[in-house]
Amino acid sequence: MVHDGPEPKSQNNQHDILDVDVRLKSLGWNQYFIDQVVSTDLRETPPVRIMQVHRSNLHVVGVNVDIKIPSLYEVAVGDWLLLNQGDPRSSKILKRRSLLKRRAAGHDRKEQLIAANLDTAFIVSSCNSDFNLARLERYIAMINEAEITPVIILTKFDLNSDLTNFSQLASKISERVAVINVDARSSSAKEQLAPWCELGQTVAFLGSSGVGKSTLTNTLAGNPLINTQAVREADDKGRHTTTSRQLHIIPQGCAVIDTPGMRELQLTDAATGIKETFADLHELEQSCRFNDCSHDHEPGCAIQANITIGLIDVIRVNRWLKLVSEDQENTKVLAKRFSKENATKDKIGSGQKHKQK
Ligand SMILES: Nc1nc2c(ncn2[C@@H]2O[C@H](COP(=O)(O)OP(=O)(O)O)[C@@H](O)[C@H]2O)c(=O)[nH]1
Ligand SMILES: [Mg+2]
Ligand SMILES: [Zn+2]
Repeated sequence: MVHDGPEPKSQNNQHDILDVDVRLKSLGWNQYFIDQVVSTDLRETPPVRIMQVHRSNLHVVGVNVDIKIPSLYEVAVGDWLLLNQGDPRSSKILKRRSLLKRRAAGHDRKEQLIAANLDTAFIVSSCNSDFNLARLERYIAMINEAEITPVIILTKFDLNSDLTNFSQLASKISERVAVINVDARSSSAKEQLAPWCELGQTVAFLGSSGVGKSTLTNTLAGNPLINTQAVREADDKGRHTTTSRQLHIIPQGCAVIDTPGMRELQLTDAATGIKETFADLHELEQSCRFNDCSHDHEPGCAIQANITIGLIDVIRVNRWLKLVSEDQENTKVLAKRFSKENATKDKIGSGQKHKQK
């Protein structure tokens, strides 16, 4: 065969660009991040995503990049960085589309970052003694606050004959939250989750340990990526097989974050999320006579009036009020600590200025 000249190069280049596009997209790269960079950035400092946060380093992956770099301050799994290859510590963290955080367990009230840039958060609960409406509502409020789509997944319904009951209870939490029932081990679970797991999407599994989060991640991946372990029969509790949050890219090009079980879930700065989760009650309280009605003893309280005539459930109202006051309390404590820390920083700052003189 005789060649008339060099092969048309543009086609090849186009292929490369397409390929790079698809590979980046399957890591979760989208217009929101593209808008934050200029094309020269992309060549000099390629975008990489944080797959796992270790104590002293970060595992980051991009197109033709799969490395560990030294830790950066205040980053979470799912964050996008513009990787400074010469000096990874000065890599730029791109602005987040969403950030899921909670008040850390224990006495330390510090905020803990759970995951960044999620589109959907699957709240996993099994149809056994793990099922807890108040906890589901907490998760939903936290997820709504972060402007992430919450979806409830009920697992182990294959072990339970009374599924309808669990499913109905979960469906009543909010009409805006989808509820799906799965056998996490079966490949049909993959089809059921498919609408939220398209190319370019980022999803996470949240919930107590032993409910099937790692099993679902494996089912989506189509092969066992992660260890899972049977729960203790006596109390249906899991054994914390998964010890850190990790992002996996599954074949259909969706980023999936498996998380370890959370023992305690406290809300902070979640007022909007709580309002959305209890939208009907929030709307109703607009009709209370007093703006700051505590819905307890005040005259003209619309919430109390509706409880009396049986239109709303007093137990649900109490769960709502508990979340509202817990959120206010935690938000106040964090704000106080934050201003104290800033005051200390200011002092240090002015001290240094003095020294420089
Ligand atoms: N029968 C049944 N077992 C399940 C289901 N989902 C998870 N399991 C089992 O429950 C145990 C704990 O699952 P795992 O994925 O490790 O839970 P995780 O702690 O939430 O990650 C494993 O033995 C799974 O095989 C389910 O839908 N049906
Ligand atoms: Mg697990
Ligand atoms: Zn009221």
